Amino acid sequence: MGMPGDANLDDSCDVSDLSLLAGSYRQSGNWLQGDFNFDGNVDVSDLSLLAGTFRTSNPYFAPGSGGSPVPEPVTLVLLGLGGLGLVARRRAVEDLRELCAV
Ligand SMILES: [Ca+2]
Ligand SMILES: [Ca+2]
Repeated sequence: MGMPGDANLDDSCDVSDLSLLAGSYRQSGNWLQGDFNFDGNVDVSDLSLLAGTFRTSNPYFAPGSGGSPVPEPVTLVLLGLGGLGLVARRRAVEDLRELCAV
């Protein structure tokens, strides 16, 4: 599998992956739906894994990458989730906020 957070396997973790996770949030799923820890459910644990790699690329496979991923603040994840707008996605935002508050 790809790096944690890369649901669509394009070797980067971005809002597309976040959207896939949000679409299956608090439901059963697989990697392509955001289950990055392989427990069969898409939940806050998977969201945490995505947050850890958000806005980074796989340094081994991303074309043109210098081998150093560029981490972005978790607030960008919050902004991305906030823009998606559906109820399940709001739950993801709430959980991510709780996660970041710890
Ligand atoms: Ca991706
Ligand atoms: Ca999971």
